[in-house]
Amino acid sequence: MAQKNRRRQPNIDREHALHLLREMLRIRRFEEKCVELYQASKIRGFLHLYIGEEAVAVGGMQALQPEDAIVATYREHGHALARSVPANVIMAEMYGKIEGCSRGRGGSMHLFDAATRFYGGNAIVGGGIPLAVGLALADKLAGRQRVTACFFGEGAVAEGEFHESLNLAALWKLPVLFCCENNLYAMGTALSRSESETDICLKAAAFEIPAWPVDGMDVLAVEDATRRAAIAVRGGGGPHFLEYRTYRFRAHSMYDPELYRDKQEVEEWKKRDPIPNLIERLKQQNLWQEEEWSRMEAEVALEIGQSIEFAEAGHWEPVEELTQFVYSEESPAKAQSAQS
Ligand SMILES: Cc1ncc(C[n+]2csc(CCOP(=O)(O)OP(=O)(O)O)c2C)c(N)n1
Ligand SMILES: [Mg+2]
Repeated sequence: MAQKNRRRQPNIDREHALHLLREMLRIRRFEEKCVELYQASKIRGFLHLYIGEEAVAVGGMQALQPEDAIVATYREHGHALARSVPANVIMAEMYGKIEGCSRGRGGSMHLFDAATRFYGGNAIVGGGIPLAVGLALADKLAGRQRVTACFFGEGAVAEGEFHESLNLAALWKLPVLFCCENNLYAMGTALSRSESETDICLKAAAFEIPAWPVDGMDVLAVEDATRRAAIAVRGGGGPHFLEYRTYRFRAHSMYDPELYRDKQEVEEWKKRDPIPNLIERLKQQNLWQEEEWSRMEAEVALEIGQSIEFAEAGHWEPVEELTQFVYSEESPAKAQSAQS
């Protein structure tokens, strides 16, 4: 019987798999360093780690094009790194330095980068979803064949704007890809304690949006599913919905005694860690060379070390400039009368 259920493993392209591995390692090591920097008070405010979930952002980004847009949550360091936002400007943002990707005004939860069409970094649960639908609506009205990929946690399905946004996206056939990262918990609340229907794909299906679950611990499965969905969206197929089943290995944020989940459960999920699992797949297909690992670690360490140097050398925004870009110096009405 067990034999019958065993999935056949497709052949892997070695170079591509190493790229995926390296990307996941960059995120893992970047965040581990962030923990140290947080403990040293170099990084302050909130810090939500993505460790354990790397396969979702890395696999997902492979399916997206440079012209596509990304919207993410406050747990978005991995998405920004995988989207090629430079580690330097991410780290400077974590430090709150003016050289950061959001001028140091956003910090960990508000990474933004226009060049890669990375629209945050949104701290409000579900807040990115209507933004994504708006971006997709703009593309549709302008006749552009672009995809907006919106990453959000399963906690967002309890928000009204999740339902309003999915409804409009389906009604207007908008080119948006909903990427739900179901890590089973919203802070300390298990999905089953907040939802009467815990099958998230059914919620999307209620809006007539094609939806399917994906093993979010398997980077290749994530890439494959996201590619299929992105192709459908880009081709005019309207919104699609993916539920990536994943798990965060660390606490919700830096202060969380994790009383809501069993240590045994965490250990079980760690056995599915996407990084060693990909290495194992490579080994099974005789595509792994042990020296690969130390080379990759060294490259990643160098990149992260340089990002810290960059952040350390950065500057604080002068206090007198803090209101710049926040409040308009003049009211729009005043500006208009000055022009006429
Ligand atoms: C509208 C809103 N309500 C409450 C919060 C507080 N809050 C921050 S994170 C979070 C849990 C969200 O969980 P989920 O969407 O599953 O994402 P995860 O943290 O698991 O990645 C909550 C309730 C918030 N930021 N915004
Ligand atoms: Mg969650």
